[in-house]
Amino acid sequence: MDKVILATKNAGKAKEFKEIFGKMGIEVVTLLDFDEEIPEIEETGTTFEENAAIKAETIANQFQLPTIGDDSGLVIDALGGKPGVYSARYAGLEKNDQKNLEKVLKELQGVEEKDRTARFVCVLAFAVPGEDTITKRGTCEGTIGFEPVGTNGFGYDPIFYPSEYEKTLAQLQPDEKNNISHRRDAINKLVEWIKEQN
Ligand code: ITT
Repeated sequence: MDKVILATKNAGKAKEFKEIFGKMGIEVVTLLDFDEEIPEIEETGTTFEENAAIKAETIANQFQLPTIGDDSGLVIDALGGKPGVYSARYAGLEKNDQKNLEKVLKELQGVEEKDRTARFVCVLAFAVPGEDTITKRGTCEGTIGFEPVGTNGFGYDPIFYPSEYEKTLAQLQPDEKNNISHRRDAINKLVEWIKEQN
């Protein structure tokens, strides 16, 4: 595998995939790199696995090429697992990162530090035309802060303190986040699986 399509229009994800796969010598092409407009893929599933497979299979069928789909999100224990699969649109259809994290902070008002445990989940689906799709799940454990801190990364990074650091993911350098992230964990598992097939 020296080149792969990633079925995402999320610029934050695209950057991280290019960084991580780039170091493995694998070129990544995302839906943001195509000249033609790719229709919005409807995420009708109720699990990360289902939605990742929908994304990967839609694009694999369209281009007849092996494709990876990423469905990811933040799972907060005190909110019963929310925002979960609804992370991108938590505060509305416009997918606004700032509004999303403000909604989470508001819902966690009054919840003390020890009860603010959470994890990022990333499920990657690998779809190859004519073959069964497989999925791999990666996680990153941590806690939710009380206010946004840091400007790196994307999404909920400014309010997420990974267990390994006393900083938010948005305060880490790209390489530091990529070493411990849910996306990295899932990519490692997928690459391991692909190697086992050869
Ligand atoms: P695509 O479907 O085009 O890939 P999307 O943003 O709609 O883009 P998801 O449905 O998988 O993708 O939603 C993922 C959301 O979860 C994302 O918008 C962020 O709000 C959050 N998220 C996922 N990974 C994250 C990360 O590494 N850091 C911060 N937030 C993240």
